Amino acid sequence: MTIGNAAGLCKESMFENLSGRLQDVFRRLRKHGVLREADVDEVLREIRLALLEADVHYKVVKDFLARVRERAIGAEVAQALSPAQQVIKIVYEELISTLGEPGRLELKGPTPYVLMLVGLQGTGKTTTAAKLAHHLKQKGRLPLMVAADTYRPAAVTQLEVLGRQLELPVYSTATPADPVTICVQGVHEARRRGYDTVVLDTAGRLQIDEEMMEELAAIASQVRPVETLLVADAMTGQEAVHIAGGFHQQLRLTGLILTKADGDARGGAAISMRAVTGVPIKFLGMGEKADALEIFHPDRLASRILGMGDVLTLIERAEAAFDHEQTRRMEEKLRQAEFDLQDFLEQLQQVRRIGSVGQLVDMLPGMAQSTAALSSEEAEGQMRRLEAIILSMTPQERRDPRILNGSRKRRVARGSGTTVQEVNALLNQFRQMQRVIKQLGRQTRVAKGLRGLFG
Ligand SMILES: Nc1nc2c(ncn2[C@@H]2O[C@H](COP(=O)(O)OP(=O)(O)OP(=O)(O)O)[C@@H](O)[C@H]2O)c(=O)[nH]1
Ligand SMILES: [Mg+2]
Repeated sequence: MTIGNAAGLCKESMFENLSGRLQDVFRRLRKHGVLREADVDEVLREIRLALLEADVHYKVVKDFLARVRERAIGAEVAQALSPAQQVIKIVYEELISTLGEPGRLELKGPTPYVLMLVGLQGTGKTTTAAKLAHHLKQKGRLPLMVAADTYRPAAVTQLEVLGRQLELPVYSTATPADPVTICVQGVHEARRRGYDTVVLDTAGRLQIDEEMMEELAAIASQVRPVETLLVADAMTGQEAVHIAGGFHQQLRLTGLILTKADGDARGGAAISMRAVTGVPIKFLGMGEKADALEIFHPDRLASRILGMGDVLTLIERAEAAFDHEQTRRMEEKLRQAEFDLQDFLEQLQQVRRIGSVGQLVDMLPGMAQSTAALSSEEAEGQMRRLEAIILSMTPQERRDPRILNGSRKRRVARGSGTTVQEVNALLNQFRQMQRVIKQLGRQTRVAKGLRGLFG
């Protein structure tokens, strides 16, 4: 779920360069009809460079490429995809698995749920506390923010100002108290006044130090947070990954919030963090405003990084439509030349489900040439008419089109809003297709069979 319209920003900033590089690689890849091992290796070399330049941790790059290579060379052959698309798909899937799971807060057990934000100085804890509380409120929760930074003079005021702007309650103490006490009292207050979620804004330090860690650990042991979230600055790149490791060791983090993802960081931190620390990224901070918090979606981020959202959706849809079992059954029928108009109709509908014919042309090996002459609207219009004609036939007519005499054809034409000539043309095409299928014999593939459609 995207909050506000922050989503679009990411592409223009954090992953811009990486995205551009990868798209170049894939563009060149598309020219290959067949992929040999050497081609794959060349592609992987370029992806490696692009990732390292984006400041992705070298070990993450290494593991990532090893997984991609193994799958690409092992070539799980997906019928609906071209070789280039197969590589893109593998890279996409492995990128998702590197990025981890979708960000989700674990809110379970007795209320109030305590969310503790920790992190170094200036990473965005206070801002994020407000964003998070705002997010929770939009989700119908009753959040209470607790100002537990007693070190920086203006820290409490900063949170209070944010609270007023967003109409969110803030708990703070009038008399000076230590952070542990403030947090304990804050949670107590929440329980008393019926707030179901508490967001703790803690103090930051310049670096990880013993004292800070002990204090945070003491807070955690008293208030038992359901989430201990590290707020890390994406702009600090590898350093953020390193810091996350340090915090995790001491506090057992449950999640990461990567802020300033709208800045010109190179994206390496976002890609490496989960893999290096094992801690999932839960949110991305995409700006200074209260609504600039985005729930982390590895799949969306991966497609943004690859800069090819459309291609990827298409790949998914093609695969879903070309259900393996169905394809196998259809192949069997084709081989035995039992392919009737009902099967023909199902094929048409499968094709329609994938999307426009224009897009489909790229997807099915062999179909590109035959439809090149048709614009995608023309091709789609033609498909729709063919479908309407078959839908106007009785099941018996679909099984055995030879029974279609003059009056039946007139009825079908009327029913489908076409003409008898068009019905005849379809029947001719279908007969040709059956002949082709017989000739193709054992090697017949559904995709080839479909080619007859446009022949
Ligand atoms: N562009 C951008 N700026 C952010 C983001 N998150 C926080 N900031 C800015 O970063 C600066 C520091 O934010 P704070 O929330 O005060 O950071 P903090 O971690 O609470 O700082 P200390 O309490 O001093 O440790 C502020 O100017 C914020 O507006 C973000 O996602 N994007
Ligand atoms: Mg702060």
